Amino acid sequence: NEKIRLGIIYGGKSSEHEVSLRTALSILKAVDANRYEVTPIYVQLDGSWVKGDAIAGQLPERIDALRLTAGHPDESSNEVAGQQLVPTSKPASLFSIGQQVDVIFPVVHGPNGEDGTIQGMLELANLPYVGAGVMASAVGMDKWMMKTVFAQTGLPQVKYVGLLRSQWESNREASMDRIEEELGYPCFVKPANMGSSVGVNKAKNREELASALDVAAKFDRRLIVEEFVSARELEIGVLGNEELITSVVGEIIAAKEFYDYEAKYKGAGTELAIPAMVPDHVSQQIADIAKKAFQALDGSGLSRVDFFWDEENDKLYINEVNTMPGFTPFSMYPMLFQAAGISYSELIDRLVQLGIERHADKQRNIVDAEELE
Ligand code: G1L
Repeated sequence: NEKIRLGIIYGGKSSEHEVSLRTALSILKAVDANRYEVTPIYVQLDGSWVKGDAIAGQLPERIDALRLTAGHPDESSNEVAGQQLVPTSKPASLFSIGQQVDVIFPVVHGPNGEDGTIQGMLELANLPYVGAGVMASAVGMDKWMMKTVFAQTGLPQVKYVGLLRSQWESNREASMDRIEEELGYPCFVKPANMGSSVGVNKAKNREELASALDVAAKFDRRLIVEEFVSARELEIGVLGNEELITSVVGEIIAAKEFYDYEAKYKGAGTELAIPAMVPDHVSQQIADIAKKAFQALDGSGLSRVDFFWDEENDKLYINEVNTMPGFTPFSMYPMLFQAAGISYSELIDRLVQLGIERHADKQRNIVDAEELE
C-alpha cells in the first residue's frame, strides 16, 4: 500500500500570503502520515518557487518553518527560528515537481490575484490537483462573469449593473444616471475581480456613488454595482465532482454596517452561527441553488456558496461561489462540514481523492480525432 505523494503549493505573490501559510500548516498537521507523504512547495512573496524535501518525522509547529529559502547544499540555510525543517530546499519548477508528487493541493492565488493561473500551470504539467479547474476558478474570482452565469442559469440574484472603468471615466454623469435608474440607493460598488472586500463601498447618494466608483476603479478595470438588500448572510459548502453533497447552512452575523474587509479578515464584530437558525425550506432551497451554481460554473472538488436571505419577504438571492474558501479548521467551509459529520482530515482525504478522480476522468478525453482510427 503505497503512500499518496501530496504536494502543497502555498504562500504566493498575494495579499493572502500569511493566510495561505496558516492554511498549509493546518493541512500538513491534519493529514495522516501513514497514508500521505507531503512535500512543501513554497511560493515566496516575490514569486519564486522553492521546493522542500518531503516532510518526515517531526511536524513543524509554526508557520515560520514553512517560509523556505533556496538552500545551498553545504549550509543549513533553512534554519528558521531555530527550527531546521527542510535540509535541502531547491529553486523549483513545476515540471520537475511533477515527477515527485501524485497530486497537488494548491493553497495559493494566481500571481496577480486573478485565479485560474495556478490551475492553468497544473493543467500544462498534466498533474492532478485539488479543487476547481481553470474556468471555474477564473469565473469564481470575477463577480461580473459569475453574475452573467447565474443569470443565464436562472438563479435568483440581486439587481446589478456592470460598468467598465473606461465607461465610468469617459461618461461619469450618464453612468450614474443608469445606476440610479436601474438600482437606486443605497447600492454597493465593487471591483469585479477581487477575492475579498477591498475597494467595496456602500453609496447612499450620487456624491457617495461617484467616490465609491472612483475607489473601485483603482482596483479593477471592471466594476459592479449592486442593489442593496437588507438580508441575512447565509453560506453552504458543496463537496464533490459529479455527485455533490452539501453541508449544513451557516450564518455570518456582522455587527458592522456590512461585512467589510475588517470584519472579514480580523474577525472584528462577526459571529458565526452553525447551523444557521433558518426554516427548513430555506436551507433546502439553499442546498438546491448551491448545487446548481456549482454545476453552472463547472466546479470540481469544493465551493462555498454565499447567499442573502431577506427574511421579511422570504426571498433568497445567491451572492457568490467561492472556489477557494478559507480553509483552516476554523474557517466557515470546514466548520460547515464538521457540523455535517465530516472532519477536517476526512475533508482533505475526500478532496485529494476527488482531485485524482477528476484528473483521471479528463485523461479519458481524446485529444486528437485521429486517435479514433
Ligand atoms: F485546493 C482547494 F481545495 F481547492 C483550495 C485551495 C485554496 C481550497 C481553499 C483554498 N483557500 C485558499 O487558498 C486561501 C483562502 C487560504 C487563500 Cl490563500
